[in-house]
Amino acid sequence: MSVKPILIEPNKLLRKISKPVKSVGDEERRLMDDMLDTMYAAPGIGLAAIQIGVPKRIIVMDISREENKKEPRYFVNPIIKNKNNETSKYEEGCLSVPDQFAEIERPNECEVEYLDYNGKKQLLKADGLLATCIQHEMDHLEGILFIDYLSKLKKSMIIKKLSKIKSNRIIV
Ligand code: GNR
Ligand code: NI
Repeated sequence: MSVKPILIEPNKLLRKISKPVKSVGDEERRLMDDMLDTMYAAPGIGLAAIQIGVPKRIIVMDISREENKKEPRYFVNPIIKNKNNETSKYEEGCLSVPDQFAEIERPNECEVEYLDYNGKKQLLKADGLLATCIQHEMDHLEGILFIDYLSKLKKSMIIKKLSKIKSNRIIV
C-alpha cells in the first residue's frame, strides 16, 4: 500500500475518459489499496483512479467523519441507474483543484450499480453527501471537474491560480 501523487488541474490526463475494468483481480485491488491510502493521506472523502494517473473506472470513498471508524467504499465500473429530479446544492472541493470550493447543484439522490472490492455486483441508493460524492467521482471518469460547471470567468480564474501554484512545484 502506498501514497501516490495526485494530479492537479490543468493536466491532460484529468480530461481522459477512463476505461471499464475487465475483471476485479489482484492488480485492481492493489490499485484500490493505493487509492485509499492516497485519499486518507490527502485527506479527502473520495478519489477516482485517474487522479493518480490511472484511466480505469475505479473510485474509492469514505464519507465517515470519525478518524477511528473507517468506512471505505470501493466502486468498480459504476453506472448511475436512477437520478432524482430534485436537486440540492453542496459546497464541493476536489483534490485535483486544491483549495478551491464552489456550490454545485446535482440530483440529491441517485442509485448506482457497481462491482465491489471482491468483484461482486452491488446496487446502492445514495442521498446527501454520499450522492454528491458519487456524482463528483463519476464525473472524473468522464474527464469532468466541478469547475466545469462554473462560469467561464470563474473557471479560468481558478485554472490561472492553479497554474501559478504548479509552476512553483517540482511534481506536476
Ligand atoms: O475530498 C473531497 N471532498 C468533497 C467535498 C464535496 C464534494 C465532493 C468532494 S470529493 C473530494 C475528493 C475528490 O477530489 N474526489 O475526486
Ligand atoms: Ni475530485
